[in-house]
Amino acid sequence: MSLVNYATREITCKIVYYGPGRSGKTTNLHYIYGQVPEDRRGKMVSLATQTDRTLFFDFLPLDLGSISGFTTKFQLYTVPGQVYYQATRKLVLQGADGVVFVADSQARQLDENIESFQDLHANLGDQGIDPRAMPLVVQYNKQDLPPELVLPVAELSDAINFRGVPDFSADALHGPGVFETLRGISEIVLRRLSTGNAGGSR
Ligand SMILES: Nc1nc2c(ncn2[C@@H]2O[C@H](COP(=O)(O)OP(=O)(O)O)[C@@H](O)[C@H]2O)c(=O)[nH]1
Ligand SMILES: [Mg+2]
Repeated sequence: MSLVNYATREITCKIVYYGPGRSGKTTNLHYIYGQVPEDRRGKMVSLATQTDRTLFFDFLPLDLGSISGFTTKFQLYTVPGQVYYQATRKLVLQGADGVVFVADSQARQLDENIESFQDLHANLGDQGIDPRAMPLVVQYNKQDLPPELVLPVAELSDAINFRGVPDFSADALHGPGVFETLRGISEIVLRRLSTGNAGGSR
């Protein structure tokens, strides 16, 4: 839920990168972190479990500058995709203003993508949120891998993006598509804010 502070003229929006394990959510945030000037970003925080390299979640604060006279800040989060981290996913999803669904374009990951996309909608529903009202974009990541391994975007779109939301092809490892995706979700979230449909304010 976006926080609008009229006294300090600040808006803070929460964007959650959602998707199956190892689809490239953390890689998106790393790329963004590496490209954004230092004075526009805070520290990237990653919380890792002790036993493996899987991250509980990542957090990256971004300063988008002034929009309509308000200092606009975005907080980017990732969820852990693995099935057993359901509780963490629900927690991170709480209060989201927008979601980027990061799909793994590899053909063998198709079922995991679909399962995670359904998991997202179920978790939003559990939180009393109409999933169709949540700003959402889809990213087909790892499109740099050899064509025999990845599905074409049109096919992925047919299988995953049943809502027909804006979708983007990406290679988060090298950058193409990363900022297009972020811009895509930012536009929807900010448009929603300006039409007064956003969650809460204070
Ligand atoms: N080839 C390729 N590898 C990627 C891409 N994005 C992520 N990866 C790799 O996929 C693995 C999982 O990425 P990570 O960001 O940790 O996934 P997460 O679990 O969704 O956070 C890592 O080895 C990444 O380097 C991509 O666009 N192309
Ligand atoms: Mg991760």
